[in-house]
Amino acid sequence: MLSFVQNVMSQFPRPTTQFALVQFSSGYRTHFTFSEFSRSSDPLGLLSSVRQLTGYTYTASAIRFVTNEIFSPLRGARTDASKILIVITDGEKFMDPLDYQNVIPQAKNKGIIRYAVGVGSAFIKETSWKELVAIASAPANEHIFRVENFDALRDIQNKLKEKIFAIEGTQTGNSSSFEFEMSQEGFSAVLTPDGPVLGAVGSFSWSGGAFLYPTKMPPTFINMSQANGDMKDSYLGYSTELAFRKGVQSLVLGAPRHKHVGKVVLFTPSLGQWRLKAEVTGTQIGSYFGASLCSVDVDGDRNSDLVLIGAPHYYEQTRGGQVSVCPLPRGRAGWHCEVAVLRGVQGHPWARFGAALTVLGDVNGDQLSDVAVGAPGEQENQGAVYLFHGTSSLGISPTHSQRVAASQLSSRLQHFGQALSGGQDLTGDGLLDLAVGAREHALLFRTRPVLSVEVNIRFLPAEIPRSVFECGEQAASKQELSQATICLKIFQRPQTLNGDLLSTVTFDLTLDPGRLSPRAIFKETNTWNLTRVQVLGLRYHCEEVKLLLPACVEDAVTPITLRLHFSLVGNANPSIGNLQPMLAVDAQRYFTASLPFEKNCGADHVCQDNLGISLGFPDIDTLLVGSDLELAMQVAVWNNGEDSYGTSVTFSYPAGLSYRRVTGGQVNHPRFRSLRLTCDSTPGGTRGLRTTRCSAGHVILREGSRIIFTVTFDVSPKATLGDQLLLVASVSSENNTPKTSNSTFQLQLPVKYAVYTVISSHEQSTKYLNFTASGKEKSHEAQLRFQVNNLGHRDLDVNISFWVPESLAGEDVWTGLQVFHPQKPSIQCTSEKTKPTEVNFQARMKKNPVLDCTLAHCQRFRCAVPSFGLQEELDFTLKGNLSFSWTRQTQQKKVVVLSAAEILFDTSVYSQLPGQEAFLGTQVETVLEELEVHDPAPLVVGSSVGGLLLLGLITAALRRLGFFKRQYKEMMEEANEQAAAESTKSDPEADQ
Ligand SMILES: [Ca+2]
Ligand SMILES: [Ca+2]
Ligand SMILES: [Ca+2]
Ligand SMILES: [Ca+2]
Repeated sequence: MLSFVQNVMSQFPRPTTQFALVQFSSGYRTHFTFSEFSRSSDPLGLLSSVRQLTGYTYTASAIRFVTNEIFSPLRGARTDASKILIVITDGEKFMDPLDYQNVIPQAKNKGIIRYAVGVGSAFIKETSWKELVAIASAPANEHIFRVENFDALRDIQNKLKEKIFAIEGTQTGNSSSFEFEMSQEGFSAVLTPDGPVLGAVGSFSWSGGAFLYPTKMPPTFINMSQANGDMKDSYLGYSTELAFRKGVQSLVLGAPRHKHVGKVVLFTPSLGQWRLKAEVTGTQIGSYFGASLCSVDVDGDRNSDLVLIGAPHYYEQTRGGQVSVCPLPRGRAGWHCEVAVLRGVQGHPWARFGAALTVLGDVNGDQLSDVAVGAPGEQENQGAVYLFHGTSSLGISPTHSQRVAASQLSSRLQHFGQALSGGQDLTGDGLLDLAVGAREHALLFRTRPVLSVEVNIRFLPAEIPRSVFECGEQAASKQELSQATICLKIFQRPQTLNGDLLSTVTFDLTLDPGRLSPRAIFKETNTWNLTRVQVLGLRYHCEEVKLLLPACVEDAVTPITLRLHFSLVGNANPSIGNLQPMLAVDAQRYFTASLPFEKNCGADHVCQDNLGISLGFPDIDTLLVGSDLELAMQVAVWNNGEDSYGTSVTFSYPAGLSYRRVTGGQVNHPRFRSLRLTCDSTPGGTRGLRTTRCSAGHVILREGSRIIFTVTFDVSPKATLGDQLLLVASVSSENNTPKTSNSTFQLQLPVKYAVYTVISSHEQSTKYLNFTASGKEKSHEAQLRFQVNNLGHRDLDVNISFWVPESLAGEDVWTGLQVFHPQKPSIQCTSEKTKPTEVNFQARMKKNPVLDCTLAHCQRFRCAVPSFGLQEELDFTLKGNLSFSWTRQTQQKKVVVLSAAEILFDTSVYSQLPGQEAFLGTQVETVLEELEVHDPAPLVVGSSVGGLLLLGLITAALRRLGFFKRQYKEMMEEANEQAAAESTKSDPEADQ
């Protein structure tokens, strides 16, 4: 037990830590007081007289005794020192007349931090644990220790030591003995409501700290305890700053060398002590994060919003130094600086941007505080100062608004921006100033008064009368439209000056800006532009301009726009040292006002139009798809009611059609005969319908107006539209008058589809047969072949018919006929017989020996092709026997049998392309000829004589041309040479 006390005492150096020791049982014995401890030359020797007391355990009474008697200045207790009571007990309170609730509040009031150490098995019970909790400060687990026996006390002495260090912030006796000897107090300074705070960076071996000097009180040393990590060489107090939130001040101290990356800590007062509330560390080694600090109340509500933390040695390749924008930590949340970083311009790696920081106050007139940052190393240590504006989100804009380089001011300046002081009016002119430190120089910068402007534009009359803009047959020129009054008020923001501030104001007025041809002009200039310049003070001022309408306007719907571009140049003001006021950077410079046209809508000012529409197809009565590639529709729209605004027509039509163009817009207006209409199509409407909307733009459809125009659609040759085309058109307007039956029109048009098919007879059809009159051969096999092509754009449902003569006056012509169609099994053919229409075939055939179905009984084949595919080719072959004997009835040696083929289709659905009817039918002629049988010999002889005679004639001709003379000689020579060559060639073979 005693060795525990001895160890604890030796852990803490004198004189910063003082001890007193009291032993208790039923009574108490003071072994030594704080005065005796501090006076003693051998403090540990004071323990030698301690003997253990016996009796009851009056723990509560003992605590009251120590609280009142020992922690007393009379006994050497220092009022400003932290007070720590360590109660070591081996049993529960017993027979004590006092309770803990009688004594602990007193100890609490005196700020005594209490540790309870329970020794022995007694403290395993819950009741005895509660007793330790009653003694110890909260939280209990931080202030209570339990050990098995006195020997085990040594296990807790290190823990206890750390906790006490955390309170005391002192160093152990083993480390360096430097305390305040090298503290460099005053390295930084800030004035607090309680008194000045001076940074003492060198205290405790450069751990650092700061002294607060309250009035009429001894100074307080504020630093970080060793429990927060090794602070050695941190330079805490290198910078000091004060922040306020809800009336509570916080002290912000920078420690730029903490663990080489730097740290900033924030202390708040609590129970008469400065306690660590938050801390934030730097990110780059050697950056000197925390070398400069600046707390900013951006919105001026007396609560600091953020702290700027400079890291002037932060290294980037192109710029050196940066400033972190760190919103003050709220509640228990940690302190973070990820919001924004301020940087200087590129090209200055040794700029030391952030070496100095200051609040400027609001210099740009937006009521938000602005800041300045020094970069004394820029341009080889000439230096520069940057201005950054506060933002409405209580931050700082990361883009600087101004950079003042020393080189702009004087070539002699060095380290310009090493020190900054802003936020005050040093010249007494009501305007904030900024003091900038440079080597051997201090410079004072003044801010200019910032002006704002409010603008109001009125028209009289407030709308353009109809009598002015409605053009009759003879339009009057240059009618007076209205008078515009432009009023403005210039004021200082914020208002800090009493006198007037003059500035030269330029008004640039434009009518209908952005319009190709503005509708109105200024009377003064005869154009749509007008510029006036005035010297104005801080007061209300109005300008008046007259507007004219030079010609008839087509667009009397969109109001006429008047735009003001406002610019201001401040005049030098002698009362503020010739400073020129300026317009706020964010001030509005463009203002617009609208002058509407009067509407012609009766006394109720509600425009009720009464629109009607009708449609017609002037050119056609049936649409032939595949032939008609365009469909023109005439549209008539009229208005029988009050003025109609934004009138438009919407067409809906099937997808096989597509909008092509609109033409010929005509209106019965005295001034505008022709009308430009624009149409927009909506692709893929509902239920396969398409819509197109056409409008006349800004033209007002007056009462009694009538517009006629033509809308043309493309018709796809592949379109399938059924048998009727339905077109629906409706007219509407922005008046939103309820629709009437006249405002919608439906039009139907019959639809047919173009057929483009060709039937032709094939080469392989039997064209010619002969026979002998002897009649050995009664008939011969023969065939008729046809080819059918679908060259159109769609599948067809057609019939192919063939007519073939079958008999003449009871004698067979064609027999055993069959139809073959190899490609399509789906084709069904039927046959029927037809009768001749003319009885006297002999007379007819004498004139013209052709047997067709008007003379013969015929067989008609009808083949149904339900789906004749596009670009398909079908072959039909009719095979049978053609008899000869019937020809005798005709008394002709040579007769023609005529067969026919034809394509037939439903003409209510299909229509042949005009002029192509010939392709729908064809005929095949089969010639039958009776041959005379002759003796073949005379023919052969006749042929031979004829042949010899011909040869003789040719020979005679060639001789006359000298052919034989020349050619024969050459031929003979060639023949000889060849014969000689062959004989030499054959010699070697002979040798073998
Ligand atoms: Ca604020
Ligand atoms: Ca501002
Ligand atoms: Ca000033
Ligand atoms: Ca009306």
